[in-house]
Amino acid sequence: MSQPLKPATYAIREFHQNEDILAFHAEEFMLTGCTVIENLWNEAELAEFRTALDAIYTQQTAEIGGESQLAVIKDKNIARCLVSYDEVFLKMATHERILKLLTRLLGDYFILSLQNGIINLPNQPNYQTFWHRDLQYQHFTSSRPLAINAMTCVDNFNEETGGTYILPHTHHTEKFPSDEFVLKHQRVCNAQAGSVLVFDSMLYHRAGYNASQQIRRGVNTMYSLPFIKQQINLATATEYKYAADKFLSQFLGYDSDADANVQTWREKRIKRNLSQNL
Ligand SMILES: O=C(O)CCC(=O)C(=O)O
Repeated sequence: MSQPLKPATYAIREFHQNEDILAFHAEEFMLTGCTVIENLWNEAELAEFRTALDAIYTQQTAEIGGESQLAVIKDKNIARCLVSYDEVFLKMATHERILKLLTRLLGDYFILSLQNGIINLPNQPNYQTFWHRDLQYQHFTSSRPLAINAMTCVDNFNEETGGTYILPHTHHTEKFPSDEFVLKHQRVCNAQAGSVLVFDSMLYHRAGYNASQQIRRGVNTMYSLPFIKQQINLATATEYKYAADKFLSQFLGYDSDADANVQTWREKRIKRNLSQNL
């Protein structure tokens, strides 16, 4: 990795050094709660994401009986569980660089927790523009991340279209900070389409207000340690179609769902033990 200008220091003996750019992203994530990976997707791939996302939203709106139904639960302009509708979103969720960073931060057993498409329409705030954590209603802190979000900027996130706002370090605080702190320390993450904002799911964040004339789409993919329940059961949503693939079946949570009864629990472990001892 090319060395940045060395900051002048005084009376310091120990320095953290990164062996590569991925290590820098991991360092930045651990210290602030957020890091941005730029240019992960090209224009052709982004065009594919846009078309697929819009089609899924149209399909899901029809499935539930129209937008008025979505309005009842304040779920307008959000498309859910994208991986089970179109494989381009599985490709998005399993980008090699993202998985490598997640392995550094979460270890080698994590699952896909949710994947939502956020369709941020011009001049129409929704509940995503309110501060929240993605592990909702939780007020404890953890020394290591429990879950991580990768927000793919499908369109440009900028001052006009509304970047994602974060409150740095707040994954390490229990309560939502004071109004004064929020106003002073909120930071907007603007990024070009194709970039990915990676942040701790406990970090307070919100969508920016879209004051432009264009739709601003993002896909929020959340990964978690396997003991955290998925928003939608991805084993049943994908009808176990990836069961033969060792990585995908673990990644989609086929192996981490609660077992139906004692016998199934034991049989699964016996089978696993026998295959490991072969
Ligand atoms: O669209 C954004 O910038 C943020 C979306 C968000 O807060 C979420 O999906 O949880």
